[in-house]
Amino acid sequence: MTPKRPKWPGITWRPCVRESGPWILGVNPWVYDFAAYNLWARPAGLLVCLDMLSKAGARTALMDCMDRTWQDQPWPAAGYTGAGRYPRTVLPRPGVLADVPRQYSRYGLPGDRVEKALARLDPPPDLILITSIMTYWYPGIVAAVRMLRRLWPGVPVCLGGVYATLCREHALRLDVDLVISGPLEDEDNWAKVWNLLGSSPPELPRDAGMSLDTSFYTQSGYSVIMGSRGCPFRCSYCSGYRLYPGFRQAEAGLLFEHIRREYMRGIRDFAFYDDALLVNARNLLIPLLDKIISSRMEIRLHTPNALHVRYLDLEVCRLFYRAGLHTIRLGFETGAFGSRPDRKLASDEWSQGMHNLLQAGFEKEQMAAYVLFGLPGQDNAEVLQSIREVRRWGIRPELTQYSPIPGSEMFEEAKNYTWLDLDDPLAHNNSIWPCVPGGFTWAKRNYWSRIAAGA
Ligand code: B12
Repeated sequence: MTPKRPKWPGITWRPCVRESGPWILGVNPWVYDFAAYNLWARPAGLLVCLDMLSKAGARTALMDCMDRTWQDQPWPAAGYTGAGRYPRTVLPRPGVLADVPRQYSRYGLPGDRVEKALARLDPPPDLILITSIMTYWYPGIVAAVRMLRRLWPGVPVCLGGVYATLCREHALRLDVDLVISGPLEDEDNWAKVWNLLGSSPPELPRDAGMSLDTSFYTQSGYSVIMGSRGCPFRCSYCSGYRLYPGFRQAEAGLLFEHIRREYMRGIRDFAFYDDALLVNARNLLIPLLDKIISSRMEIRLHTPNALHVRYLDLEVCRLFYRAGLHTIRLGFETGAFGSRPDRKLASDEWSQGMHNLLQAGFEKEQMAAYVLFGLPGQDNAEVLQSIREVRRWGIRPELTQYSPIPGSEMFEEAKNYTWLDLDDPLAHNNSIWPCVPGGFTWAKRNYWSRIAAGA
């Protein structure tokens, strides 16, 4: 029987090329955390999956618990670039986090409204895909699965994403039918998902893994761009290579088409999600920026995931300037240049990159440099030195608290510097300062904020 086109207000339906494919609901669950700020967030992994599945013949829909979704849904006003706060509900802290002196909250849409909207689905989906982003956000998945089981006890639920990949053993304990670790476009994973639907796997679409379906966001002020997957670096604090071994870049022309489509529906702000956007710039970034410049589209580009400063030569900086780079976040990480955990930035490269950005015309106010804070055994003097070096250029240092991530080289070392049991993903939360002696306190936080502000 051909499924009817489901009618329910607020959830976007993406028309599919075929009329008879299975119909699949994607769910981006709530965030449970001590802090959450929307830096152009989108569940990119899930959007990539839905893109592949719909190109392979499925009908797809999305419930994003972190998106405003309904016109009449109260939501904190976003800034002019689309970044902003989320609504939140304060919750009791879970056991292992009971002593953390911060409020713990659920961020995103009200649970009852989400449940009521989903309950109107007719017919129910054939399959539900839940994504996971930060490992320590898993309570949001537990809450979403409980709701979905209440609604449709018989519909198979498949979990994938960062948490499902890095904490597989933990994820297997949740009440889901299938846990997928790694990219959906891996042939084994692709087959497992279609088998759960009772079908044999169709061929993967040509751009599988590189294209994301952002058309679900009908009233969005911003969009995301993913020019590459993976990262050629092996930083000891990062789990990137576990999530995506290898490095693959999109075709500049296809990426430009994505931006142009979004532009045509009124979107002006675009955030890059790449880990290594500037690597092989001749292959992707330079042709992409050239195309944006020639098109005369007036857009703002944002790099919340940080740029590798050593690749910021004058040509790239000038093209970025003309194409509309607006929010510049730089990976400074640590001023102890000789013993850096990433070994990817030397002191003269940092100075050269800064010179090039300024010479290209960027304002210092547009920039901030991420300084790693709370690394296992990190000396305060090193953080102070980093802050001083960044401030010497008149730009803002932004302290990024370390999160111990399973699968990273530094994870084992982190275990020796924390009072927490890192087998529980809740303990990976960067907001609790898991490897700082004594953990997070407001006094320490205020001290470091003052230092970072130059007091
Ligand atoms: C973009 C990004 C961000 C963005 C926002 C992301 C968001 N949506 O909220 C910004 C810049 C804001 C950010 C911030 C931070 N981030 Co970040 N971020 C990333 C990054 C680079 C890309 C994520 C992504 O979208 N990838 C692209 C998609 C396509 O890949 P994917 O999600 O893995 O999806 C594939 C598969 O997993 C699978 N899949 C996904 N979902 C599903 C679902 C189903 C059902 C199936 C079958 C398959 C499946 O198929 C997909 C397609 O192949 C990752 C690193 C990485 N390379 O993944 C880090 C990463 C997720 N971040 C990380 C960290 C540490 C942070 C920060 C804590 C940094 C800091 N110290 O401040 C902050 C925390 C922010 C917060 N508290 O809100 C860590 C994870 C930490 C953890 N414990 O989980 C990562 C892994 C990087 C690392 N260092 O190892 N981040």
